[in-house]
Amino acid sequence: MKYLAICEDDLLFQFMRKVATKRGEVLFLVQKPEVARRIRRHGASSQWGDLEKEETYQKSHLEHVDQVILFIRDVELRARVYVVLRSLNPELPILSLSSEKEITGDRKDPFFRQILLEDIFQEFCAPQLLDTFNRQKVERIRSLFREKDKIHILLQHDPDPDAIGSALALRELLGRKRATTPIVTFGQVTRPENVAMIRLLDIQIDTISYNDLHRDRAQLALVDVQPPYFGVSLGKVDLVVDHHPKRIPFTARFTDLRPHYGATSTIFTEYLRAAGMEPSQRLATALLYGIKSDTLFLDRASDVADLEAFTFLYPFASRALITKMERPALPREDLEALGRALSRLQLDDGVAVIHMGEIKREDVIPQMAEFCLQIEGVEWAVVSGLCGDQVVISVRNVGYVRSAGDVMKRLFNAIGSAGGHRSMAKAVVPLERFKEHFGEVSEKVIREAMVSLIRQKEEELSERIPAERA
Ligand SMILES: [Mn+2]
Repeated sequence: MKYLAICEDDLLFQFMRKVATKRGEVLFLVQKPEVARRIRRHGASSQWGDLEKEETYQKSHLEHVDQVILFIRDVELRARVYVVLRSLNPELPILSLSSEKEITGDRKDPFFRQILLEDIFQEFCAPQLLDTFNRQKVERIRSLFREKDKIHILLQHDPDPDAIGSALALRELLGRKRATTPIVTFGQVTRPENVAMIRLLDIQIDTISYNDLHRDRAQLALVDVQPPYFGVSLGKVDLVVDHHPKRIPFTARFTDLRPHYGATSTIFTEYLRAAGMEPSQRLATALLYGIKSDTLFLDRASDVADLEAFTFLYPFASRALITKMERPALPREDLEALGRALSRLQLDDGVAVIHMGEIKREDVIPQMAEFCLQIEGVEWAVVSGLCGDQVVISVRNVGYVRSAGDVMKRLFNAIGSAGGHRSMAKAVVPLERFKEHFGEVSEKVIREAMVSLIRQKEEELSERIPAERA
């Protein structure tokens, strides 16, 4: 390829010197002899002459040129040069770099392209600017914690992939290990996909009690959540990095909130990049999954930053692992138990009850409840199983009366722990207490208890708003 770069001075040459030698032969055509000499001194070829005269282009052998790059800031001069070039060759490809939006020359000219300088800046310089900004954040974060400190990375009550990925990244940025920097929560990971994530990526999340939060003088870092979320004073908070807006004021030694981002994992990906760190497959997979699930695959409330972080992580991450997390595999024995249970499933009044007996993994239960909800006619799916010496019951609910959480609390709160919201709920009851209360653990017992309460709920509702029901 032979390029002719037409410019007023050597600025374009400064930008192109590397590209020029890599992509092909470039002849720089400028107006002044001293500029031409300067370019030549740096090892490139150049000519000078009056850019508006045809003979200048004859000297440059325009007939051998494949493409012209035009970088003339004087709008009128640029327009005149365009006219001269077109009169010499109507089909010569011309690329013009300009700072104005108005098009030079003929709008319909198919061999003419114009690129805005600000677009070039946006594409190539803006990431660099952001990088230096992030680099400064990374240095500040690292300066917060001394070598001997223990750090608790605290997440929300039911940690999600975005929080988990961010916590891993923070630990990595600080160059720390699990023992000195545990990831903690007051609750636990419950959603099947998230349980699969921590199992597949071998991530440990410890349940911590409020009193142990600063035990051993542990420092406190919050990711993907802010102190007011917890509703209690957390004591001294060292770090908060989050993408939710700040609704209630709080104080922390270091805060980085970016509400326009779709995920906290995006912020941490930028930190890693700025620190020049290449993420391991495990970390990249966690962060990618975090961004993917918080933005519903870059759809919900996502920013161009999320897309860029996603693109950066993609080659490092394992797609196979992400697929496994999204569709957690079920242990074979548990599937067999489900098969047996399904074969005797009775569907009375839209309530499907399945007791799976002893199961290997607790997360199978909510997955089964989700699954049963897909059976035609099912409005309530109740799945229970024995996990060690505990009875675990999971409820999913669609349809008119939606009170899964309420029903479960009424039935099981007195003998175990129960909670949830309108469409999904869970109860965990010690086996002994369950037996004391209900006699045995069986589909029949659970069905009877649930159905009568559900009926009661329906009646309450129809008394309250009979008109709407009719
Ligand atoms: Mn998040």
